[in-house]
Amino acid sequence: MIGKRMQDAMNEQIKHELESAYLYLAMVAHFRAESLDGMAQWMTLQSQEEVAHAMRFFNHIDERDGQVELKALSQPQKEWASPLEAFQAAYEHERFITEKINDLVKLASEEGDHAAGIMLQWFITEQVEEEDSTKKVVDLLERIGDSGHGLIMADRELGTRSAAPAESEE
Ligand code: OFO
Repeated sequence: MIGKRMQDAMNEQIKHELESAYLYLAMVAHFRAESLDGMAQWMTLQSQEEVAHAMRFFNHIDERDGQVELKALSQPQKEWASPLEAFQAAYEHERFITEKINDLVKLASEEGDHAAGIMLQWFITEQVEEEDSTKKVVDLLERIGDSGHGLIMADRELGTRSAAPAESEE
């Protein structure tokens, strides 16, 4: 059975992951409105991954006879001044999520909760990938600067992203 402290912290993490999904969905709407369909597609997959992340915590609590509690989500930002600003916000958000995962790992260690510790290992690796993938787009958009042609090419490239195997299997 899961302990109360870990249960509460994981319920909080479900909220963080769903807020990630919500934020990226807001970016989908923004990019579609700007006719940047490739970036919208990239963010659609990102948003879907976040729901799958939330479900990993949801299932973990449930499987250990805990109580899942869904909390209210905060409203995400609606517009960004440029694609670069949006991806910078996504990168900053991923760094925030990494901190939250690290806090959960610390809690698992304090509580001697080995089941949570093992489950959280997947997220440690995932957060390295999440920070890397958003930072790479930030770097690309910084290089492109104000070039309209470069932006069209970047949009096309980002539209080729496919779902991560772990997520598409779920
Ligand atoms: Fe769930 O990894 Fe991004 O936020």
